[in-house]
Amino acid sequence: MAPKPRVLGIVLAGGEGKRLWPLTADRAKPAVPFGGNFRLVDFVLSNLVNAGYLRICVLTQYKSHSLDRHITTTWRMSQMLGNYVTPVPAQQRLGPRWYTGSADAILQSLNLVYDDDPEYLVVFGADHVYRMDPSQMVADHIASGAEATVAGIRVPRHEATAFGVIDTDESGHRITRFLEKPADPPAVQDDPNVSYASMGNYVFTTKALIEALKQDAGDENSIHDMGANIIPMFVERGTANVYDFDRNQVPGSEERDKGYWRDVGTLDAYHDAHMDLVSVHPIFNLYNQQWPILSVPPTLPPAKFVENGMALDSMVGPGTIISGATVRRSVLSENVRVSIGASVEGSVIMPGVRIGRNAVVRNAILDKNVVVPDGATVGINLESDRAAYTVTASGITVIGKGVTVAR
Ligand code: ADQ
Repeated sequence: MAPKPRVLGIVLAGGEGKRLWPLTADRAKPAVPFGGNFRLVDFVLSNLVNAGYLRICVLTQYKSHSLDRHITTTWRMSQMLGNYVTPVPAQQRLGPRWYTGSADAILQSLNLVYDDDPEYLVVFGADHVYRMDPSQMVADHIASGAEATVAGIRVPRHEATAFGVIDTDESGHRITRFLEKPADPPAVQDDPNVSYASMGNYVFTTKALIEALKQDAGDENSIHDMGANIIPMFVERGTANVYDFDRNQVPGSEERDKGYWRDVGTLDAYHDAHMDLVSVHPIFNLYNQQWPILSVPPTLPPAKFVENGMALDSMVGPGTIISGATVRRSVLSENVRVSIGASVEGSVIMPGVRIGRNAVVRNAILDKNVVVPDGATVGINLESDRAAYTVTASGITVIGKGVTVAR
């Protein structure tokens, strides 16, 4: 058997996530809580670790404290085996500047690449909810002889304006055109309503990426972005391939969640992805233990339901008490209280939230420690919600960390 290739994981986690405001008011987007007891970054890290890639640098920047803390506490690896998941803030090794873009983030962190000396770099984004075995993509990269491989997924063409869009040659493997967030995305050959989008996940042959990053650093017109600058450089050279996400097989995946990938870049997408979790036959199955999404649960007692309190089609975190209240189609994190007569529906409730007696919460996202006083409502009168909070295009009311709702 051939020896396992030496691979270093690089997770791009420096994005600001402006469109997730107010959830990113106080934290980086990859640190935004998701699914009751995860943070967004846990999905990519679980995918890498499940594939056996146990040396990972997470490049952080924007409001990185809670992300750094989460990685260093939750993702501590065995030093003895030389494994690590390490957050890497901008260190200004190349001058007094932050990371100017995702390519500059890797350029400024090359010392870690030199130290590790991997043959291949797996460079993945940190903002997506999905299951993927990256080792299958690495095997594809090695077999094809490409210098850069981009993971591709078919998306509705009208959504493709938010992504890098891929055009291939007839073989369907070699990338002939890569358009970063095009206004008029090209469609795939067999369907005018579908485009082939980049998932923002790449595999590179190390030497080739280092050369490309250095060449890009000297280009005054570059914004030093992986999608806008580096991938097109490999496409021009004719050494960029696409890896079709549809071909990825994850142990324990079922037909319905096979190929599930969500860019939770907007509040509506974030809310929708939670509703995917609580449907009776979940479209994304968090309970697949053959490819677990990893996290360290808090040391709290199990959730408790008293005084006819109930939660239906919902997920409820530890330490949460539902007392004489009804919760439907919702995800409740740890340490939440829902009091007598209250009703919660279609909502995402983060740790420490307090929902008072007879309060009503509908189609809402309540960030950590929000207080909904007795009798108050959220998501009922969208006009008044809009005046005080964020209300999304599809009518989801979002309330930022620690806010006490007016009665
Ligand atoms: P976007 O997500 O819009 O598109 P970007 O904002 O660069 O691109 O984010 C990509 C990843 O890099 C995210 O995980 C983000 O946190 C991180 N990142 C952004 N700026 C960074 C910085 N300065 N330092 C470190 N990390 C940083 C990208 C691709 C598209 C692709 C979509 C898929 O450019 O081609 O289609 O991802 O969602």
